[in-house]
This record gives sequence, structure tokens and C-alpha cells, in this order.
Amino acid sequence: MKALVLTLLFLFIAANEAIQYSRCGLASILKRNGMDGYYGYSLGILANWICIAYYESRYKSGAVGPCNSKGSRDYGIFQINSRWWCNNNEGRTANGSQKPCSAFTNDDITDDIACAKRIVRDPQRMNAWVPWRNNCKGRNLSKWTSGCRL
Ligand SMILES: [Ca+2]
Repeated sequence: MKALVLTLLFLFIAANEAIQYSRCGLASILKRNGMDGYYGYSLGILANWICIAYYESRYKSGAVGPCNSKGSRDYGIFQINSRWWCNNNEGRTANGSQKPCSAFTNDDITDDIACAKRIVRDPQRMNAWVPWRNNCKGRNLSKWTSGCRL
């Protein structure tokens, strides 16, 4: 009985824990959700999104960034910002996604993907992600999807 309780407890915890994706696992989810070719050819290459997710969260859906200089935080696999895109009840927000920031730290990333698509439609495009500018923009990105069955 004790073992059963412990097993159930473990399963419960596991079910609520966020996911760390594999590179190719994430690539296939993003592709299934229409990220490959989204919003123009050069920025639309799927590898850009894998590169962003790597540098922002190391592919962890539960990632929460530290409080930044402007008092906001970044959430989830794409590190979506609370000042502009979600509400964390800790200060001013434009809440462009109309969602609580906790929506971007669970293991269902379909809403994260929808919000990232919205973000990239803004004039600064992918430059909204500073790590993309610093590590992905204009680079050869083939390594991010190499070996993946997509
Ligand atoms: Ca989510």
C-alpha cells in the first residue's frame, strides 16, 4: 500500500513537472504547430526557433527568468516577457497574449507557440529575442535541426 501511495505521488509530481525537450523533439512539435516557414522565408526557418529556445530556456518549458532591470520576468520555453505579453500580477503589463504568465511555464507549449507567432509579427520581428540577435541571427543554423526527422 505504501508503495502504491508513493508511486501515485510520484506520478502526480511527474505529471505536473515541466518538460525539458530534446532538440529534435522540440523541432517536431514546432513544425507540427506551423513554425517552419512562419512569417517569411528567412526568419521563418524552423532552426531560428530552436536556436531561440536553446538560448532562452535550454528547451525547458518551466523556465522562469530572474527579475530584470525593469521589474518584469520572462517565462517558458521562449521566455515570454511579463511587461508586454503576459500577466504575472507583479506590475504593469500590456498582456498582449491575454494570458497569465503561468500559462507559459506548463508542459503544453501550444499557447507559447501562439504567443511567439504574435510577437514575431511585431515590427522588430525576431529581434525581440536578444539571444537570437546575439547567437542565431545571420548564422548558419543547420546544426539546430540536423539529424532530426522532420
Ligand atoms: Ca503553455
